[in-house]
Amino acid sequence: MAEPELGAAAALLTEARQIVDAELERCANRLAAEVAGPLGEALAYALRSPGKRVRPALVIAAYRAAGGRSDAIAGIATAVEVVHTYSLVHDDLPCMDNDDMRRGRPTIHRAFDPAIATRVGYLLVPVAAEELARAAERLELSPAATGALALELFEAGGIRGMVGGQWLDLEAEHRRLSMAELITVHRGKTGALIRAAAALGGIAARAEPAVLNALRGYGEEIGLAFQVADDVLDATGTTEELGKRAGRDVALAKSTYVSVLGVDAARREAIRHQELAVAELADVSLVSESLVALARYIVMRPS
Ligand code: GRG
Repeated sequence: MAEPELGAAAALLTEARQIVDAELERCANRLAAEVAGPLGEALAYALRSPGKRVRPALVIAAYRAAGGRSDAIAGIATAVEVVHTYSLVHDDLPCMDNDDMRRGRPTIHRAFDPAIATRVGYLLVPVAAEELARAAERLELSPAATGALALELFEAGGIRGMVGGQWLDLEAEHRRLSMAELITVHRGKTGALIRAAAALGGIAARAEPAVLNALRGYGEEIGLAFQVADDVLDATGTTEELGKRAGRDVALAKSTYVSVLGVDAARREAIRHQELAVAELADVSLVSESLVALARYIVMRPS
């Protein structure tokens, strides 16, 4: 992490972690009190899991880049992290990727059981919606802007985004995908939520349409860069470094950027998307060291 941009990204991720983890802790305590027994404990366990908080950092950086200044952006960043968290819970289930380790800890169905993990996944969907609605109120957004926030997040989390991408990904196991098919899978499965994170920051800051489109374009490119880097890490990292089992793509016979392009060309592809992302910002003269730093971090990250 010698590059100055990576230092700036690390500082932003630390800030995002502090801000969002406090909100997640509040949610975890509320749910553990409201939902009796192991299900309440599992909900709290899921919300307390230590991720990198890349998506919250993107929300916050995009919000500030578009001129936003309120602390209430924390609630929007939390809503995105909750969507990401429940997607990981379901992704790890035995009927999906069947993973036993995530974020350095046993997955929810391992720590509890698959029925509880399934419930945790869908019970967190309305938690994300509540967080978003409360934050929109605190940000004093208009009904139209609040609707736009909800549409951006839940469209990205739905069949036209994450759920649709996951579905295609599962269908594609044991089949060799073309580059075009691979991009379609990952634009939905991973890219849509990352794109939404950048756009949500813009909507919350009442960005003008050109700036909002640039943030979406930036998010689209780093969303793809994120997945290319993820494929490279799965092929080259260790289980200890990643906090999740390495080498799962080969074990599940998945087509990835690495299986289609090889490691070196995949790394170059990630950098190409990083550069396209930064160019989207430059096109509308949007100056944000944080967004540039996060784009760099996404391709250079160690886990
Ligand atoms: C429960 C309604 C509902 C939907 C779930 C399972 C599913 C639908 C979608 C899977 C989406 C998914 C898990 C995509 C992978 C994205 C990815 C590369 C995750 C890793 O993100 P990091 O590295 O993880 O940011 P941390 O742990 O740091 O947050």
